[in-house]
Amino acid sequence: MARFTDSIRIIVRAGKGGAGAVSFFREKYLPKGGPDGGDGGKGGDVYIEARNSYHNLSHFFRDRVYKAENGRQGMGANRNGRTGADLVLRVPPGTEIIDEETSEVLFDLTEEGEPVAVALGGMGGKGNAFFKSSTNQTPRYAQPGMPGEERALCLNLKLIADVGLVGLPNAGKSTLLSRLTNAKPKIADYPFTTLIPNLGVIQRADGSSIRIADIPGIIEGAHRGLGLGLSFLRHIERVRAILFLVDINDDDPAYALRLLRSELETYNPALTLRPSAVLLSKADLGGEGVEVRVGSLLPGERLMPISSLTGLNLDRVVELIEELMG
Ligand SMILES: Nc1nc2c(ncn2[C@@H]2O[C@H](COP(=O)(O)OP(=O)(O)OP(=O)(O)O)[C@@H](O)[C@H]2O)c(=O)[nH]1
Ligand SMILES: [Mg+2]
Repeated sequence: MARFTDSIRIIVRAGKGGAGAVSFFREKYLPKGGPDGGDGGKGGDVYIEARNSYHNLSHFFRDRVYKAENGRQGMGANRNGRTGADLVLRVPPGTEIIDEETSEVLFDLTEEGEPVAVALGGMGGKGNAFFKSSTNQTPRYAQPGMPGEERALCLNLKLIADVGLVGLPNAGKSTLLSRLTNAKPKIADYPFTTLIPNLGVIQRADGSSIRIADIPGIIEGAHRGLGLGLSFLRHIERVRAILFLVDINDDDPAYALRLLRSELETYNPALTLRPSAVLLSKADLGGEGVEVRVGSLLPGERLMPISSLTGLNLDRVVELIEELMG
């Protein structure tokens, strides 16, 4: 299985400033050369930038220190040390950068854009030439460079999707995603096929697109860590609409729906306020009168029977999504 990391701790360390130089100008016929020690270079900064070509955080190593280059030392003949090179780390859009010490969200990089600075390089030290004055013509000291900033960061990816598919294991979420979008998620006739979130995109005629997130199945007690837990729900935290998938042949669809909603609520109550509808999946397997039966069991719900096998109502699902997104 492809590695998919959506949360990781790293350390970023900016470069140390280079030391200033202590040096004196010397030439054969000039007995008294003046101080000519140059300044040290500034240490490099560490930046983070969101790039659409990245889809997860698997390219980072847990707890690794990511360092920008140190500034170089100053030299004689008033030559300043070179500035240390910056380090630019890349993350997918949707990555939150959290300062581990304060738990503060430093940045929320929701879209591709300018790099943000997460650790600033130390200033270079002044060389002894800088300290020359009328009272001290031959300063024999220079400043050391300043240390670069260092901090521990938690990178937290929350996929950017417009719609989230939520259902019990085996409800047919991934199959639906594969029918509606370009995504090719793993599909199988057993629960917990989906272990990592999948993102699919519907391209619309007007050039815009709808991003759909398919997440692992939720079971009762997921909030207590049962099944695959609920931490993957962060990937639908930002969706504008939710489609619940309930197997049309489920013995107790009302219970299934209540369970899904209550697990969402436990994770983040705001999720229950998002516009939503219920897709009754696998309608091709439903026997005579199944729609009427389910309809009576789920009064007041917005229901749509679908089949990813026969294609029943799949075009209407897209219309429904557009309507829910408003
Ligand atoms: N007959 C029929 N079978 C379906 C339909 N949709 C999905 N299935 C089957 O149901 C099984 C589960 O489908 P998945 O798409 O993997 O279900 P899921 O909800 O993503 O499951 P998890 O990832 O485990 O939560 C597979 O064997 C699918 O082929 C449908 O519309 N009709
Ligand atoms: Mg799945």
